[in-house]
Amino acid sequence: MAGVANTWGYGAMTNSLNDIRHAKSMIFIGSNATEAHPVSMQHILHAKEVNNAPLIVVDPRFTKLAAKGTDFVRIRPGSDAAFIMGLINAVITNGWEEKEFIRTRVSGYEEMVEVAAHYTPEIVEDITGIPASEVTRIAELLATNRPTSLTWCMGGTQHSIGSSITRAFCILQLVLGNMGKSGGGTNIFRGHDNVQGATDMCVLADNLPAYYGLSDGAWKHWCRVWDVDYDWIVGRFPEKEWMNKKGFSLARWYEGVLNEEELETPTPIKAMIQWGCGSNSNSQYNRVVQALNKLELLVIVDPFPTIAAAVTKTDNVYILPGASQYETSGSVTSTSRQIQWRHRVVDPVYDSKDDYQVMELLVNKLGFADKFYKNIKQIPEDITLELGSGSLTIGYNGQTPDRIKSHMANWHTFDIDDLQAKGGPCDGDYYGMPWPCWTTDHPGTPILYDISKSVAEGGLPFRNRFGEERTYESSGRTENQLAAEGICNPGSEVQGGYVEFKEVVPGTNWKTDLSQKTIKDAIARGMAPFGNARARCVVWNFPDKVPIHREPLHSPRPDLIAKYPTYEDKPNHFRVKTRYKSEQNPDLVKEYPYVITTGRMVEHMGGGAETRSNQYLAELQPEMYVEINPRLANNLGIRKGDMVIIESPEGAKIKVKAKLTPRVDEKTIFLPYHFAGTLMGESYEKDYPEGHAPFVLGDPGNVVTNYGYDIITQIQATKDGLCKVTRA
Ligand SMILES: Nc1nc2c(c(=O)[nH]1)N[C@H]1C(S)=C(S)[C@@H](COP(=O)(O)OP(=O)(O)OC[C@H]3O[C@@H](n4cnc5c(=O)[nH]c(N)nc54)[C@H](O)[C@@H]3O)O[C@H]1N2
Ligand SMILES: Nc1nc2c(c(=O)[nH]1)N[C@H]1C(S)=C(S)[C@@H](COP(=O)(O)OP(=O)(O)OC[C@H]3O[C@@H](n4cnc5c(=O)[nH]c(N)nc54)[C@H](O)[C@@H]3O)O[C@H]1N2
Ligand SMILES: [Mo]
Repeated sequence: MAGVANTWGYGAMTNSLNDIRHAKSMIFIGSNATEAHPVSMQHILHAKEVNNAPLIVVDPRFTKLAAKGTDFVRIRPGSDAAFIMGLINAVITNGWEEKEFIRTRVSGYEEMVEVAAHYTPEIVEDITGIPASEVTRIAELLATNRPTSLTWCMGGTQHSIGSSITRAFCILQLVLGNMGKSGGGTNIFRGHDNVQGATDMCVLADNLPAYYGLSDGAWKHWCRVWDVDYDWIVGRFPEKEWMNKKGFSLARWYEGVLNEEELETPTPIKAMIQWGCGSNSNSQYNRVVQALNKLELLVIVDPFPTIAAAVTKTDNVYILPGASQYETSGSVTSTSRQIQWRHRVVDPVYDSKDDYQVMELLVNKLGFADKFYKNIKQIPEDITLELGSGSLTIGYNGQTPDRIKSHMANWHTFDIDDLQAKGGPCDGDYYGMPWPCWTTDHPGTPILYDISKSVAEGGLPFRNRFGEERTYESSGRTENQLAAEGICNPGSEVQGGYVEFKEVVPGTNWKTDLSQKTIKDAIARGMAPFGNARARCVVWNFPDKVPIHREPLHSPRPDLIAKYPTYEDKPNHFRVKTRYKSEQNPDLVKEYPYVITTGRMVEHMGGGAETRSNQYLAELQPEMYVEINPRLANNLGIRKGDMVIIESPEGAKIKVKAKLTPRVDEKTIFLPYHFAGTLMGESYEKDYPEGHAPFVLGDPGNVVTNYGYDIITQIQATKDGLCKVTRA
């Protein structure tokens, strides 16, 4: 259950890892799959070898994935939106767009085309460093090898414009007509084994479970599911208005402790539970350490003490020894939206307790067990049942514990190519019943938005979520948001677009009708409960309605800051002011000339508390390092193995070993972020509980990752910053 307390990426795969086998081309942007998702490689290489599919890798670094690829595109960190808008423009100017798909299933297209037109191959070359001819060549490669499977990971999201970048990826796939098709789709490889599940169940600061928004109606829905009195829930808040406000995001919780001037909330954070959180995963780590030391109470629930326990010098830290995933059981949701049952392998060892037991002790002590466990008699089966009965929005209602366990027991009956069981007790189901799985007879939805199958058989149109009609600000044009006539799943009673289902049971809609009659009614009529609409290219409630490039807050290009400036500062962004314009200083590059980016290695996980405590992994990767291009190293007088100092614009410093490699270019350095336990020569080894220091200690990369957060999600911008590099 690692990752219980955080979900940094967002989105869901429209297809599945297995479905990549059907791709005719693949593009990986900001994905380090050979290190971070090695199991996916069997499907990626299958498409490459068996279908002869080009494998295009877009990354500032020549990764191991790039080494397996057919085409490597080296991109300047933080410039992905310009590249993708450039690909879209190249596709359109050459007439390669999928016209019928766009006419019938896409909205806001004309308004988007106008914005994309700016990104000519030459302009893209200037912003991204990718030669203009390469932009056109890659566009042609995608256009002539359809469908393309597009994958993005953290290299696409952890930027101040991450939400625009990810939207650009989706628009590219719409323009090429690659959505709702086997071998196509947007395939965001998610983080921890259960990050998709954790996001779905809302370990988020701006949603209720299953993406029900922060509203009275949504709270009332969940109160009905939990069978608790709504007024009792209201009474948990100091004032009712706080119920519907976003909380702090994990990226900046420490501002709630340290930064009282810039807070919207009148109540600073005094206590903190870090439940499965590494802490050195937070950027601005020096400030995190300050905040940890100012808390009145810190509780850590983890199989390992984590660095948070060592750096917090106050005596109000409680470490509750959590059990690992092998010592617990329950449902988890994979990156492919598949639900699986995790069976306990051994009972919790020594004094440790699994997360359910820790939660139960806490809830009992706090005195609301009668409400918390009203529907829960058998743990964990009843938890899966309760959350499924309420999570109608994303269709978690059909995956009962019995069905999930049966899928696990009959694994061998599912086809590796299309994930469907061919015979046996699960006949016809898709493995793990990928959500939405609308009813207990539904097979699951292996590919989102696929209108070639009936909804009852796992097909799906685009969701009608944003009204029936829209007038665009930029053009004044009004457009119907529903799918065109004749566009629907086979067997649909309405032959074309339709709105979401409501009032089947008076006073409810498909999301709030707990009897699920509305959902069953829709499926029986061959329709999707959530309507049949167009996918939109214009998001009218975002600051950039169509994705555009904006320079990273800390950019090496003053000329581009002038042309593509960042946003105005944003007050009250997840309860705290967030600096954009006031942080973007064109002179910064003079003193901090190198771009810093960060990421993962296969041997270590997240903050590294687990893997750095494992002898064998420690032996494979025993040291924190920085990747530096040999030319840059020579220019700076740094030799292989020298210790170097990396300094951030805020003056934070780390001391790490130089690893010379042409994998990075001369302007960019790369840090893995898995280390902690030392800082600038000082060791925290003695501050761990006795015998609990990891085998490997090192300076945390997140001490020097820069300030910067996405304008919508507030994900931390750990992939584009500036730094100074000197020999120690
Ligand atoms: N072994 C291992 N596996 C893991 C994890 C782990 O810690 N260890 N963590 C898991 C988690 S939580 C997650 S979220 C996933 C993350 O999986 P990934 O996102 O694939 O992993 P990262 O190494 O963070 O970064 C991805 C790539 O982005 C590139 N990059 C950096 N800046 C940019 C940019 O501006 N543009 C582009 N196009 N690329 C850029 C980096 O060079 C890197 O190769 O991995 C999961 N799997
Ligand atoms: N610079 C930089 N920073 C980053 C990123 C980056 O790319 N660059 N990536 C970000 C991303 S995408 C993520 S997801 C975060 C990850 O950040 P974290 O979630 O902090 O990373 P992990 O080390 O995976 O943390 C999980 C903790 O859970 C504990 N744990 C494992 N199993 C269990 C269990 O069953 N129960 C409990 N209670 N605990 C358990 C582990 O011991 C570990 O201490 O890091 C983010 N930070
Ligand atoms: Mo993640």
